[in-house]
Amino acid sequence: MLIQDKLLWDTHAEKNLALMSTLGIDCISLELPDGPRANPLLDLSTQDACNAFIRKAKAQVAAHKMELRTVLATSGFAEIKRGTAGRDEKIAFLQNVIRAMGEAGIPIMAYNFKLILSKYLRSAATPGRGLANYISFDYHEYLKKPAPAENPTLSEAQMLENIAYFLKAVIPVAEQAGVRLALHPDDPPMPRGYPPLAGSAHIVSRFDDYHRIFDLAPSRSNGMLFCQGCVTEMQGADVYDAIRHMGELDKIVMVHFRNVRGEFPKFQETFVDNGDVDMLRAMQAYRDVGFKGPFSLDHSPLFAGSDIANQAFMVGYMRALIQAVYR
Ligand SMILES: [Mn+2]
Repeated sequence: MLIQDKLLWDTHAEKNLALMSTLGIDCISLELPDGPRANPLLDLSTQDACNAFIRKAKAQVAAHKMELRTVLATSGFAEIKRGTAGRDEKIAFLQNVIRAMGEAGIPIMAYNFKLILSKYLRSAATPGRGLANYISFDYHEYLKKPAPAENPTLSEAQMLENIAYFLKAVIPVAEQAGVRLALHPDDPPMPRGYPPLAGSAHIVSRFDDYHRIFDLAPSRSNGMLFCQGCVTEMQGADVYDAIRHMGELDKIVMVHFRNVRGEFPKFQETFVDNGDVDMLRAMQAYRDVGFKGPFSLDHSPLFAGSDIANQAFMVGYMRALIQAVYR
């Protein structure tokens, strides 16, 4: 079973790849720039350039005996979500990347359909175990100091129209390339009937929302990034049932394996071993539905030195559960 983590492709990439390989991480995800010319050092405006970029990244990871398995289109791409000028250029870029992934045998593209990063949709962190603080959301505290609203406001109907336009353009290309798209839930997930946070409607916030989105472009390539944290935070969702339900539909493309305490309107992102979710039971549910990974690291508590400490703690915890459950 595969454990995955994200690599920042910066000047420390080689050192970090060596460390990730040492910890026993199996596969790596690569974050895409927000458009073909978003990175001034990298012109990705042609199919050939995308092919070369993906091939090179794959070889760099393979040199450390790991696999490049996921491409993240999770930051930016606001034109696609808003349906504004420049949308078709961004979609064409993603189509080129998906074709390049197909050529290189990289099976997953992760994305989301929210305009505002979750870190802006938070209240103050909560003191946690020892030196750690837990990233937290308390709806009533958040409302006292909300993020600035998107302008113009995006309605649910507009967002749905925009995701339909996007899926109709990319899903056929993904099918052809053997790539699966994995849609991350809104963070925080907002129950029906609440006004949108920061002026952009939430269309991936309830578990049922996924069925509506799958129906827009029925395909095995139209799948879910099962963020266990966000699903647990959804009011009324039972996370173990949710794993079984989505797993039996073969819609779980990738998992964010993390734990939380509480649910909307108030939750904290805890350590993996002290949240509400029985992580052994969750792992057993993934096994029962035949999910093989990747299990990916995600948000972690905050403290000095947290990056490497959390990474090592999470990988060890996940590997132990995998060895206990998948046998
Ligand atoms: Mn997540």
